[in-house]
Amino acid sequence: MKKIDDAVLSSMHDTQVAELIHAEEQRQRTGLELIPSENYVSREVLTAMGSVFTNKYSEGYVKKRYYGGQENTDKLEQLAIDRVKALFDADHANVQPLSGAQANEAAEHAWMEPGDTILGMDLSHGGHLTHGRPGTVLAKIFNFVRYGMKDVETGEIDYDQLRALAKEHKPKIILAGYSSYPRELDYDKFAAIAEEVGAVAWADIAHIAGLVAAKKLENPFHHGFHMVTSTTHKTLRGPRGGIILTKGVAGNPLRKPEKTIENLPTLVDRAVFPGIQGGPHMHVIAAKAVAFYEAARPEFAGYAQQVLDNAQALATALMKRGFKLITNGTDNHLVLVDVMTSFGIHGGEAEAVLDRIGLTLNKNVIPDDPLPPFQPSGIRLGTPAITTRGLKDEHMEQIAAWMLKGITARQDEKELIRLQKEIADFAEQFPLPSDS
Ligand code: DSN
Repeated sequence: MKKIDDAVLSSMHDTQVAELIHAEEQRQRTGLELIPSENYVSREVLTAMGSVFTNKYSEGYVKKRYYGGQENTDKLEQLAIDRVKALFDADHANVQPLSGAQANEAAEHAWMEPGDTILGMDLSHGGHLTHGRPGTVLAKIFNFVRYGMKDVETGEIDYDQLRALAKEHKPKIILAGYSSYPRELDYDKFAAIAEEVGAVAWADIAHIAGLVAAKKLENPFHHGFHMVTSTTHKTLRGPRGGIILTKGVAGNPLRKPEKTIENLPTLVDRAVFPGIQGGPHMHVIAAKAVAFYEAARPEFAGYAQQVLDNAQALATALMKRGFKLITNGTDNHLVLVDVMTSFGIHGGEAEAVLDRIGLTLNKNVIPDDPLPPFQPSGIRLGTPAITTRGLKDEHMEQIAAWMLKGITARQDEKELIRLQKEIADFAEQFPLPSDS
């Protein structure tokens, strides 16, 4: 089987880095990647990311830069903007955020002043670090108030609590979004509550962007949302990076506008640059443009549907084997398992033993977890990356069976070695997309 960049790597003088790239490529090839926020990019995305655009400084925006030599970067950034707007039905796009965390940070700074309140999802119920984890810079600047699930058996959000909190705290922003929540949100309810209290409705779709782009999950803009942020490297299958999308048209980013909802796109642009970032990474914007092109292709819709079908099949296969799933299933690409209740082990132990046999996933807190984040009660896994490798519904039984065998045999080194070989033999039948 062809290896990534064999010719390039073997000609590298820096053999230490070349060897590590080889080793990582081998790890990715011989294991099954189940971390729900990871994916495998195409050869074209890799090529764009490794291009000469990395040499260019382009502080500013299209046709409003602080450096010369922008005839190609301007066209490139505009192409990425046009493609992502079409993909998500947005009026305005900022494609410069270096990652999802920076996109969220800029979104918060665009609309809020220090001390302002934002209503976000409880972190142990699925919210993200940038949604106000204590100790982060954002949590020091803004006042985060949290809503959660009404019932962790179904995953239903407590919309009565959300409305009561919104009326009590009068937040500037209501944030719908998550990094470890396996159900769909009712965006209409969020938008209605935001309107009632005069807040901006913001959705962080970092995990599900590819499923939204493929029209398999709801698009928050179709339900009255003002702003959407995302990463580009999860289900969207692009390079590591972020985006901020808004309704409305931007004005001149060089002039400070009034804080009105009409000016939100301009406020967002100014919050990204010069607010929190300097020069954009144009090589990554090139790769984002390629990923947006790929996500608009008909075959991407088939991929997104298979991600969902695989997640359903995986959830069913795990539950059949005694894995206790938070919310008892999934509507999206991820499942959250309470391994403490299921097997009496904490998530760190499960992560380590499964990693040992070539099943990569991550430990994760469960709602109102009594255990600490580094040794939580749960693990989180999902199907975006294995679906890119070509795995289908029928393979999910096998993965669930390996997970059970790995956890059961966690003290049996001989059996773990056998399982690792079995999984590697299986995984190598499915090429990486960058092989072609
Ligand atoms: N670290 C990402 C995840 O794994 O969900 C979120 O930023």
